[in-house]
Amino acid sequence: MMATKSPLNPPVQPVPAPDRDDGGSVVLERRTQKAKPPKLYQVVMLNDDYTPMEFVVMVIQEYFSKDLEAATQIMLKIHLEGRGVCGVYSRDIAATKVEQVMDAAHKAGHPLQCVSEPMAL
Ligand code: TYC
Repeated sequence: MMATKSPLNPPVQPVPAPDRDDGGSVVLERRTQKAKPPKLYQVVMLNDDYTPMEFVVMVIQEYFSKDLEAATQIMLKIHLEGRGVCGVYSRDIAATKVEQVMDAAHKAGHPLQCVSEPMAL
């Protein structure tokens, strides 16, 4: 027997139309398509007893695009607190900054250390 409209057989809800993006293409699985924002990484510089303050200020200006005043404040914070954030970048850019700073320090004969740390989401 055919199931037709009757008080015992209410009509089923219509299936909602699939979501569409701006280009009009059908989004089949929204969950697998949702892009997460890329993780950000802090480039943290560490204090030591030997690297000259002027060198640290110069490195912060050169590789982290800070002016003399901002670079000096960051250097003093590192000197007083042991570490300080010089900038926040994508993973690859942060890794490159660490390489550049360590390379410049090594070539100048200073033990300056710098690390990249993922930021908490
Ligand atoms: N502590 C160093 C000094 O007294 C200066 C310094 C600052 C070194 C910051 C490293 O990341 C650093 N010469």
